[in-house]
Amino acid sequence: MIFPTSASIDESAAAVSSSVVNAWNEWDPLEEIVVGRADGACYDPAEPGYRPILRGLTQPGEVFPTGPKPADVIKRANEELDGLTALLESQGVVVRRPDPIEFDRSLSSPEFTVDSQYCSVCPRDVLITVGNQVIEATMSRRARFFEYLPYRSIVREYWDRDSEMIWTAAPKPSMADHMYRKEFWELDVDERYARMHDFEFCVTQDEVVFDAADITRMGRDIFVQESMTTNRAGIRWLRRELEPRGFRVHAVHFPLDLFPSHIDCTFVPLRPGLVLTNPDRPIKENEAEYFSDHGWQFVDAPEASSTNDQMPKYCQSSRWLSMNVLSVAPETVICEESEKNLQRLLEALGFNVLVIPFRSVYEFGGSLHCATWDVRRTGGCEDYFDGSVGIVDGR
Ligand code: DAV
Repeated sequence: MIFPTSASIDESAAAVSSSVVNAWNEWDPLEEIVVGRADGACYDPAEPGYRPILRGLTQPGEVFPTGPKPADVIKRANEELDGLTALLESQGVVVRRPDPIEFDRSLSSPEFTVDSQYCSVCPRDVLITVGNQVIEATMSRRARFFEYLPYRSIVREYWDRDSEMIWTAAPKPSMADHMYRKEFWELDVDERYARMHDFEFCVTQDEVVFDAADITRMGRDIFVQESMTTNRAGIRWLRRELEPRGFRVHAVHFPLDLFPSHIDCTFVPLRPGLVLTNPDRPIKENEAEYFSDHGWQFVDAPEASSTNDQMPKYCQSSRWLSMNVLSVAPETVICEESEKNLQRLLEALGFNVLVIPFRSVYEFGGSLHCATWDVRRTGGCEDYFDGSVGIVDGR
């Protein structure tokens, strides 16, 4: 198959091309992006949708810290986020940064209280650009309920500057106790393994729940992972929002990932026809066929530079942050400095690989893709799946 293909989608709303907000996939030439910042960040508090763990060697009785992160930890992360900003600017990309807010404030809603909030390092979790539309996710954790606020002035500015831009905030869930399945945290690994095909995690199906980072874009096709942070109701909401605009929205599943959260360390499209896949987390078979039937190839990420235990002590992500790369263009990818195996693979695949240190950012929730939200990429909506009717659900 030759990529890209242009099926007859010109009459659909998806063909609208916008001057400021315009991004249809993960790889087109990047023009404008938001890079997170670490100011005011707090440790992620334990709550019904989240149980932070300590990595590596721990002292007896040591517990996960709470409240603000130390100034030197924030400073090191900010230096790397500034480094990413400088690298992107050197590539001609316009970079925007969120407004600082006070995360060290407790929240109290009619349904819940939480001692602190989190941070604005990972805009990817909160916002997504789908064509000319910006969608603010519902979020799935109490400490992240208001995480759209640091980005609101930027979104509002885009809305003022771009009369084609559509600004959509998904319905906020209650985040009440009944939205979560407490028993999820009691299951041991063997039980989770036995139930992997149920795809039932720590959020129930009672409310619409999704984090934006469970979504990946490939032109007219939008793939959403069912996870600890996105439920089936969340995917249904996205489908009903986007399908009238000409998109196909697919639920995707990675049964061997027993703690799935965010698709961008699992299934990372690099250019038309090529997805970087996680060897520990293959996509469900019938979903894989949708790609192979349309000429796409999967290439497994090589072993990461560290084990899970060697990740920073307070980092909640796996070693597969190695594959959380950011595409600047279909042939240019930014990769973390220490991930030599992946750099070699990407070069062998014909990519120009830019490298940057980013490990101090890891404990703030992610790597290069997580810490960004792309707002504008050159290009329009293409159909990379030949006008298909979509994945045939084998469940
Ligand atoms: O593999 O731990 C991390 C995603 C972070 N936003 C993982 C997924």
